[in-house]
Amino acid sequence: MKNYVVGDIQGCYKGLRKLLQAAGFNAKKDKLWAVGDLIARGPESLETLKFLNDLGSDHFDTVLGNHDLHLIAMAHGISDPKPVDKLAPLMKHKSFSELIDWLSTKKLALKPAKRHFISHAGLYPMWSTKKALALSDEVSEALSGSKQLKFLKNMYGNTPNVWNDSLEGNERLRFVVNALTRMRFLSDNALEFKTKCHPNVAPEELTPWYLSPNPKLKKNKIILFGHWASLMGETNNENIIALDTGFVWGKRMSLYCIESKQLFSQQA
Ligand SMILES: [Mn+2]
Repeated sequence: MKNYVVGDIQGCYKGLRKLLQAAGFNAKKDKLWAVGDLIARGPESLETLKFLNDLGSDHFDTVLGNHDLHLIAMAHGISDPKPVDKLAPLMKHKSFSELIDWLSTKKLALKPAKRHFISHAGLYPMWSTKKALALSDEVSEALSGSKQLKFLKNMYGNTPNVWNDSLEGNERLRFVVNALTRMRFLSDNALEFKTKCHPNVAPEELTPWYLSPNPKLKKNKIILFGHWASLMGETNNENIIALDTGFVWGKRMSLYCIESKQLFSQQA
């Protein structure tokens, strides 16, 4: 049994299937983990979610990305579809509410193996992986329980942008969502939301999260994340693995095998 971690799928079902086949993924033995943003910009969001759900919980798990959370909010009428998203066939399908209930049980951070940590955006530099997993559980409790609507209504916003252990309620949950699903650059541990480019061409005062000193991060940990297509897999750190390589933008989809440390990719 092998564990594979796939980058942002973004509704590109055919690309996903080709990639899994090329890597030798065995749906009866292996487990696929996803870094989130399963759906949205690509043409086959419905096919993607049905396939992943059908793998079953022994063979698939995912963290939620910003697009996945946005889909859950839209399903509850809290947010409007974005014109660039191709979600109509999914949202009209008879299984839509069932798929949304399933997605709503997913976490924002996971530990697929002893040394490994997955979230959509990465690890905020004031947190250990253990702390991020605990904070993810706080969000999951709000997202899957009776407070779901209240949580979704208060989820959007860019403040607070710096972590503080004393944060409570909506502000605390909003920060955790933003750090685990939207983070790219920081300025003195403050999240910055506008800049999406490669670090080489970013404003000087901004630091990618993975280059911000994190005294809580143990040296043997391996962080896998997506969300940042313009990195194209480059972090210059073998323990920080960027898996969003922009398949939906005509580039490639990436898949990492935890046991063999092999990286597979599928060209768009
Ligand atoms: Mn994203």
